[in-house]
Amino acid sequence: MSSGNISIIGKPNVGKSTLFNLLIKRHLSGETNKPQTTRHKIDAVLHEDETEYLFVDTPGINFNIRKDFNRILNKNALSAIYESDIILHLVNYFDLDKDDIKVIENIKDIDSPKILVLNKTDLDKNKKKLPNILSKIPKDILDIYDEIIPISSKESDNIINLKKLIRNYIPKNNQINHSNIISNKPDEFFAAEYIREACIKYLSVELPYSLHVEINKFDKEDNIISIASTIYLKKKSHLSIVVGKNGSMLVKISKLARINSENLFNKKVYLKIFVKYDPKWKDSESFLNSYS
Ligand SMILES: Nc1nc2c(ncn2[C@@H]2O[C@H](COP(=O)(O)OP(=O)(O)OP(=O)(O)O)[C@@H](O)[C@H]2O)c(=O)[nH]1
Ligand SMILES: [Mg+2]
Repeated sequence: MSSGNISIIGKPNVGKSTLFNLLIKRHLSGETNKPQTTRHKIDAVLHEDETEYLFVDTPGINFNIRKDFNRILNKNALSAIYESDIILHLVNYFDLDKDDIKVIENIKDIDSPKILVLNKTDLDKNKKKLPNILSKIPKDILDIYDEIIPISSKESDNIINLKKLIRNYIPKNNQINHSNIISNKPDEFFAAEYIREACIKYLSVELPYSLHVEINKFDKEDNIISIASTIYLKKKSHLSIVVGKNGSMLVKISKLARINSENLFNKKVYLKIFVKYDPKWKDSESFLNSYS
């Protein structure tokens, strides 16, 4: 038996959560086309081929905007690196820019094996750009990686080979550390994340960054889970947007979050969402550090 931690890191929006969900074959982490969707480290366990994989999805590392919010997201992401047996550094296959280089600066001196994963190759319609791009990456950068692999998370392309590569580097330690669990995060965490993901999907760009979700009640019975939750908003004017005309937006958010919760918990879910204006909420450390 082999067992190891594999962290997926990279700048925002390169597809870390999409790859994470694909590798663990579940929708655990929010995937959207907006950056900074992931705020916490999210782990998930997969047992396959005599191997225990503990995959860790992380927030996008962003050193550009010097706000407390980014500092905490970066802290959550970078802390994963030090705990991992293998680091997957995800980049867009078509360009390695200064933001990727900053991530490289943070991992280059770490001993764990590193795999550079060039994602979104489906965008290379005629399959000609990749060799060209690889030849342009400076040698001293390529040298920090033990492996380099192109993939498309969207089209599940080359994922089997990526898994084989990962498996080669997983320590053989005859240990099982996480039997019978999906994740070390509590069920409530995922229920809240599904609500936040639906908000990011359906609401305009800025709004989801100024809200947070709390679970007030999570009652698990034999056939049904009853969840009560609150979306807290920083601005009063956001209340009517989140609720929508005759409550229509809240119904949409609630429906998507409920379906994702039902799939994860494998039970019927009754989900009640309240919306509240909370002027005290800012990009506060306490809530960002919750579940971290
Ligand atoms: N074309 C294409 N799009 C992809 C691929 N993988 C992910 N995406 C898209 O890229 C966007 C970002 O995906 P996420 O998985 O949320 O990215 P992330 O790196 O987790 O983002 P943050 O959590 O915000 O740092 C989404 O719109 C995905 O659908 C891919 O292989 N090909
Ligand atoms: Mg993400």
